[in-house]
Amino acid sequence: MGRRQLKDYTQWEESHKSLIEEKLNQVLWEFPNNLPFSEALRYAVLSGGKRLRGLLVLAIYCSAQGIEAVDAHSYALRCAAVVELIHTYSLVHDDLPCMDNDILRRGKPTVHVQFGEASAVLVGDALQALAFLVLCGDSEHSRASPVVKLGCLQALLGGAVGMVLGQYLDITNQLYYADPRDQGIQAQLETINRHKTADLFVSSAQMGVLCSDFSDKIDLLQVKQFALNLGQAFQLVDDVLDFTSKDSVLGKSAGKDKLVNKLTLGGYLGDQQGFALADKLITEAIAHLPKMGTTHIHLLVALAYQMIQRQF
Ligand code: GRG
Repeated sequence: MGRRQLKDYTQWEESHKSLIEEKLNQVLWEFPNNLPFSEALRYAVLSGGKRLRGLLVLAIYCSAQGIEAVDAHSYALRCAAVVELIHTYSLVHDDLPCMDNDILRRGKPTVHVQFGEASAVLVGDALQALAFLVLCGDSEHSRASPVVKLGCLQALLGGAVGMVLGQYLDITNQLYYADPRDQGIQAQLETINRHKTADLFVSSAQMGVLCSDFSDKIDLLQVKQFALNLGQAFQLVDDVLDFTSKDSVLGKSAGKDKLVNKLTLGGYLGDQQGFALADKLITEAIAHLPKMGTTHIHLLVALAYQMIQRQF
């Protein structure tokens, strides 16, 4: 390669690497940046890296498009950020003690050294979901295709503002709920259950709607509320069964929450109040059904009762 070509490439690389950095910064600062693990997400992604995979996206794009440079609004730039998010997630997980057990990455302590092992696992999980959200989370594109909407929903509710957030709150709950006299404790435990369990019930129900030929006739908000109640009731019953049932029925270790001194909503309320609240949630869920705009409601009623009648 001639010196001229190398100089041209070096300049191209520099300017396009900056574009990738800007895009990643934009994603990491615009995405809800007040999550309890936002700092860890930014630490993982915005700590250097050669951005080779992102540059490959852009170089091939330029070559295919017959252009010298990518502009800041190009969809290819979004894709460059996506691949860097996935790549970073793989590095964060690969560095974990259960894998390569590395303590240094990009000249800094690895994410698990800096923020703890559980946070590093969840940072990786969150980055993977975020990558898919960035890939399909453009409102213009969401309008274009229901399939893109489905991808978006799943990436959102399964990721850093949904299930991953719930798990983060759940595993750090000793810190958050140290004082049992805390008046807000029930609401906080409900928030955990909502994110760690009910958010996936919401994405499931909304995906069911979007797959239907009659989705435009259905009230998504009512569906969301129905599914949220189901998810909350399901988790509450799960919490209660943990201390009222046994291994052979549950198919998993009973009494685990107490053993690890973990406060759950079911444990906080006790079995009677816990089952009563679960009943109430299901009654409320069923009240949403006639407003949803669907038919064959009996299926949904039966499914709803299953949440509270289950033995395992
Ligand atoms: C945990 C799902 C999962 C996958 C792990 C990434 C990975 C797979 C393992 C890391 C170790 C390794 C040898 C990966 C091969 C690719 C590689 C050399 C990654 C490092 O890529 P660079 O040098 O990293 O481009 P920067 O920091 O510059 O982005």
